[in-house]
Parts: sequence; structure tokens; C-alpha cells
Amino acid sequence: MKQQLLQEAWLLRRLTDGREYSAAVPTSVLTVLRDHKVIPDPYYKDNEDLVRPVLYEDFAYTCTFTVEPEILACDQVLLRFEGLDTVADLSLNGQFLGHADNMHRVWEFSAKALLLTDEPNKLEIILHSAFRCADAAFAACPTRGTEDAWNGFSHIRKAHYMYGWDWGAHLPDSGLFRPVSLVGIEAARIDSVYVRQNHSRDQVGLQIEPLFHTSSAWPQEHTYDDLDAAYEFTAEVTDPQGTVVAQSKSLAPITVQAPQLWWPNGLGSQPLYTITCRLLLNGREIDRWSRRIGLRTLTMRIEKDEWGESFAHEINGHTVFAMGADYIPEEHLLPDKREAKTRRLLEDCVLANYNSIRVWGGGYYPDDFFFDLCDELGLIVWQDFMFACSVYELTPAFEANITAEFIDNIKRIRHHASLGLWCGNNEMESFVKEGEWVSKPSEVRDYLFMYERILPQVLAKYDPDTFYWPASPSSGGSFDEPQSPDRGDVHYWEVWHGNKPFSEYRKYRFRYLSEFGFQALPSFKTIEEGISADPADHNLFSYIMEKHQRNGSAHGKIMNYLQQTYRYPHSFREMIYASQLLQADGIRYGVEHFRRNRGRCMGAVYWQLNDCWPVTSWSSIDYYGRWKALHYAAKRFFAPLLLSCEEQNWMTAGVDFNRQHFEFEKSIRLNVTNETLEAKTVTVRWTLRGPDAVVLRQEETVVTVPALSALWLDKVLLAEASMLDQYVSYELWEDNSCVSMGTVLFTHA
Ligand code: BMA
Repeated sequence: MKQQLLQEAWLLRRLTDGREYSAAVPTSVLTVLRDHKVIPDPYYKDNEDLVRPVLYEDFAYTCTFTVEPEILACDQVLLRFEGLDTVADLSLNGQFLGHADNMHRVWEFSAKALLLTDEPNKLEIILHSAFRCADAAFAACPTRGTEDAWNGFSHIRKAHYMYGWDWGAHLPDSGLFRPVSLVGIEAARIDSVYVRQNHSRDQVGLQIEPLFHTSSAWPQEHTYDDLDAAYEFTAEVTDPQGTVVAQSKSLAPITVQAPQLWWPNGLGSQPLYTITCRLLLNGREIDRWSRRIGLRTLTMRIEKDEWGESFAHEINGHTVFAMGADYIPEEHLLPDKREAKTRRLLEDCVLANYNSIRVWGGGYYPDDFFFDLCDELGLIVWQDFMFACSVYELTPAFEANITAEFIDNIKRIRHHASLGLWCGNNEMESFVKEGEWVSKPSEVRDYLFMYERILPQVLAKYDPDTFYWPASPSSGGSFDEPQSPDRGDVHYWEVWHGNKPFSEYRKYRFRYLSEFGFQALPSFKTIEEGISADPADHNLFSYIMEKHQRNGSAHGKIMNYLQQTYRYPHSFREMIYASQLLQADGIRYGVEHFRRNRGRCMGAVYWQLNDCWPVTSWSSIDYYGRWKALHYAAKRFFAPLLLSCEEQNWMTAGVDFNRQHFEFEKSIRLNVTNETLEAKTVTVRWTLRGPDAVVLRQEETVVTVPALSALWLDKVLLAEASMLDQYVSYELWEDNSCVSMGTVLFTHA
């Protein structure tokens, strides 16, 4: 296959005034107009409102190009769009080429017959206003979804958050966010390759299942058997050190001896093998497919047990406690995406001891480099399909559209070592069960068709080896208690949305918590740089700060929680800092509890890792990559070896308003969690201190904690004292270094 990128020499034409602006792929309406200084930075202050009218206009992208001779010589030439966002009509040299309406798909159009050979070609793409498309679709069919997003968003196969979310602006930009190219097929090409692994004692069998396109029958999928004898298919496997370790011809099985296994972060290393497949015609290579894979088994272990049913990632036969956060798109304006920024973000996950990450279903399917980085860094990816907080109208056209989207993305992503599971959607099983946004019975039926019939069928064909889970949260589907604390995963929002105190976390021992969170402000530098440098705006309840807060009255909510815990901050900067400490402390309180209950609970994935613009949100890293206090706390509470303390201060008897006869049971119960593959012998030291840190009592004990387990130490009763008079600090020592530490107060009853 030959490829010619059409990256440069683009023009964006504003149809209202005919003006043209130079552009290069990746490109979008808002970034081009911003870069040409036609509009201001859409994020700053309340510029979002200023620039929004632009998004009611249609725009045209044009590209003038000459075709490289070797492409022209091919039997079939396609125009390929890897990220066409979203509703578009395309023409080539004045002739209609096609219509597109899904940014999640790869669009290819046959162009051979329309190409000019001796003069420049002109490609034109009319991008229809995403707002107007949603408005029209909603007028025709008022399907409902989250009120944070623009009405009609669920009809458009465009990342939902672009239409607004409770951490996102209303900026449904449009453009070309991934490469555009001309593709020449010489007789045939490799469409995709499915690599299946069969692990046995000290060897891994690889079964290679390619699909092909021929130039004459494109876009029909062909298996190797469909090709005639002039074709040959070979595969070669290179180990992480670069040595070819196995080769095969004509789909003969491949065996890798003494495999170097891939592990998530914290359990081992991430060796990656390279598999290279070649398609030859009469002995000459005409196409090549090469990817990196990790040798591992990775699924979910679901087994009945004394509490209900387990739900845990199982990697190479071991169940691991998932530690991570939910990932949302990193940019509102997609051409601003940078691989280096994603790398830094994911490296920051590893610095904070994550072993997993959930790609939330209201964004878009991440770029290849995202999954490559997760492979390299050892982050197990929970991958949602792109449906969130809405019901959908499953017309035949919508079904065909999403089915093509599933196939494209499954083929693109399935080989990655880090792919832990596919998940049907975000939160819709629970919402549909409650009747939320449901306006007619067919929406309930369509829910079941989409996530419990169509998706499983597509996956059975294209990726039967990766675990599929119908929704997040779910207990396995069919509206069977999707939020059960005893089965499957849970989104727990009583803390924050339900205004309950952090101490509520201790009431639950969920099997796998895939969302829970608490907001904090981004750092002052981020506010100055991205929200407003004007001191007049530097007040939590200023108009501008409230514009950068998308969850109804949530700045007030932060203050409400804050006054339960801290004294009143003196200044805006102190307020920012206090909000971050509060967020860090609340989530730490939850995660430590869930890790202490390891075995029953097997995941604490907090909402949310990152932001897509400068905003107050649940993130632990802000839009500019600055860590909030929570991210520093995560490094501690996700440490492979964690010492934590369940402190108690129960009022047992003698209630008297003069406080004379109160009786408390004051106690600590320490716990060591070992999320590694080795047993650990460690020293636990705890100290009871007075308010000036003076040591009142100190004890030390050596314990051996088996691999992948949590060990409770005996409860220690402490003599009663006023809750403000004493606190306990504790440390965990391994080989003369302190690997975990903390303190508890006794102010929570
Ligand atoms: C969850 C998510 C998001 C949302 C977040 C915070 O429900 O799935 O839709 O942004 O909570 O409210």
C-alpha cells in the first residue's frame, strides 16, 4: 500500500464572507480562526460566549494537491480521513465524493476515477455546523441526555463532551483532527491483523488472523483463503531486545519460547515484542503491517464468593487491585493535542503509582500513541465505547454507522498489551433503569440492542479475546442491579453530588469502584494563565471563575465541605490551596479504606485524571499539567506498599451536654497492603503524640505481608482524651527506608 499525506496546503473558507485562511492538518475551525487572530482564545475569561456564534456557521476546507506517480499507478486510490469531525460533504474536482457523519470512524472514499493526472486536484470538504446538526436532529427526534450538553448531542457521532459537560465548555468545534491521505492499493492490502495468544507452560502460541482488501472488490473484507495463489503472507516476531524469535508463512502458527511477560506497573516490566506481517504478490512485498504486542493474559475474574461476585483484573493468572483515575479528552480543540503532553500526563500516572486508567465514554477513542504509551508504561486500559449519559435512537442508519465505528476502533486498538476490557457505555444501564432521560419504551429496547446484542456480536467477530462489560457501572447487564455494591463496578457519588461526608466511604466495600470524586480548584498559575489574569476576577464567586465551573453551584459545595474540615481561608490563594488539600484528603480517606479491604474490593479508580480546558473540576492534574495536591496524595495512597489506619472515636455512653461524662472508645487499627508479587517483611511503627508532636507512646512490630494481599494488625485501644489533644502518626519501614506514612486525628466520629 502506498500513502501520500495531505497535510499542508489547506485553506479554511468562511462561507459567510468568503475569506480564506491557511491551515494544516490537524486543523479545526476554532484553532485556525484563533491562530489568524480572527477570534480570541476561546478559553480565556468568558470568550467561549464570544466565539460560540462562529460554530453556527458552515465552513469549507479545500486542499490543492498533485498525486504522486506511484499512487496514480495503483489499481485503487482512496482518499482516507482518520479523523473527520463530523458532518461533512466532500467533493473532488467539483464531483461529489461522499458524505460523512461520524468522527469516530475512518472514512475512505474511492477517488481513482475522479483524480486528475496532469493538473492539480482540488478536494473540498464542507463542514456543517455541529450546533445546527444537533438542533435539527433534536427537532426531528427529541432524544434526551445530560442537561450539561447541548440538546440533540446524542444523535451526532461526535465526542459528546464537545457539546458541553459538567467540566467542559460548549464548544463543538469541527475540523480534521487526524491525518488525511491518499492511499494507493496495488492489487491488495492488509486491512487488519488479529493476533491471538495461547499461553502454556513457558511458551506462547500466536495465531495470526489477517483480513485483506483487494483493489477490485474494496471495501469488502477478504480472508487469506480468498486470495489466489500468487499472494503470500508472512509474519515475523522480534523480541524486546530486537532479535527475530519466530517466523511463519501462510498463517502457520507461531510459537514464542520462554516468553517475557508483560505486566502492569508495579507488578513487573513491560517487554514489548514486535510483530511484522508482509503481503507479497509474486514474491514482491506490496504491503506491511507492524505493531508492538505484549505477551500476557488479561481478563476479568468474576466468581461467586461470600460477598456476592468478584470483579477484578486478572493479569497472567493474578488478580490485581486497580489503582488509577478516569481519563477524559485532553483538549477541547483537538488540533491542540500533543503526543508529548499525553506522554507527560501518563508518565505522571506512573509517578503516582497507577496501574490502570479508564477511558470514559463521553470523549473519543484515543490516538494510537495513547495506547502505545499505556503499553510502555504498564497502565491497564478500561476502554468505554463512546456513549455517555444519554439514550439513543437506534435507527437502521444509526446502527450501521455505530457498527462501522465499532469495527474501525476494535481493529485499531485490540492488539495493545494494555487493553484490559471493552465497556459498552458510561452510566446508561443505571440511568435507563431509573427512567432517566427515557421518553419512550423503544429507548429501553434500543439500550439492550446496542450494548447487549450489537456490541457483543461485533466483538465476537473482531475481538473475542478481550473481556466485554456492558456498561459502567454494571453488574453484568440486563438492568440487574447495575449499582450493586456486591457485584461488578460502581460509580459512587453520594460524596460530592449527594453532599454526604467523606466518612460515608467507610460504609461500603464495593467490588470495584470505577468513579468517585471531589472537586478542587486548579493552581493559581493556571487560573492566571488560562482563566483570567485580572485580580478583579480572583474570587471564587466572580462571574469569570463561575464560568470556569460547570457543575451547578459547585464552588459553594466546595465551601460547604471546607467549612466542615478547615478554618476559613483568608485569601483566594489560600482558598485554592485549601480546596486542593480537601480534595486530596477526601479521596485518600476513601482509597485507603478500599485498599484495606483488598480481596473484597479490587479497584479504586477516581474521577478524574485530567482537564480539557482551564476549569475547576474533579481532576488531579489541571489543563496545563500542574499537579493538584490530590496527585501528590495519589502517589502515596497508590504506593505498592501502603500502611494506613482505620481510626475510631466512638461515643459509647454517658452523653451529657456539659461534656462531663462522655465515654469514648478510641482506637486504631493499622493495615498493610502489599500490591506486589512478593511477600514483604516490613516494620510498622506507630506513635501517639500530643498536640505539640511530643511522643506519648510508641510501638513497633515486624510483619510479613503475603504477595497481593492486605494484612490487618490488631486493634489498639487508646486511653480517652479530648479529640484535639492527641493524634497518631505511623510509618512503614522496608530495608531501612520509610515507604509509607501518615497521621490520623480523632475528630471523625
Ligand atoms: C460521572 C461521569 C461524568 C461526570 C462525572 C462528574 O457521572 O461519568 O459524566 O462528568 O460523573 O459529575
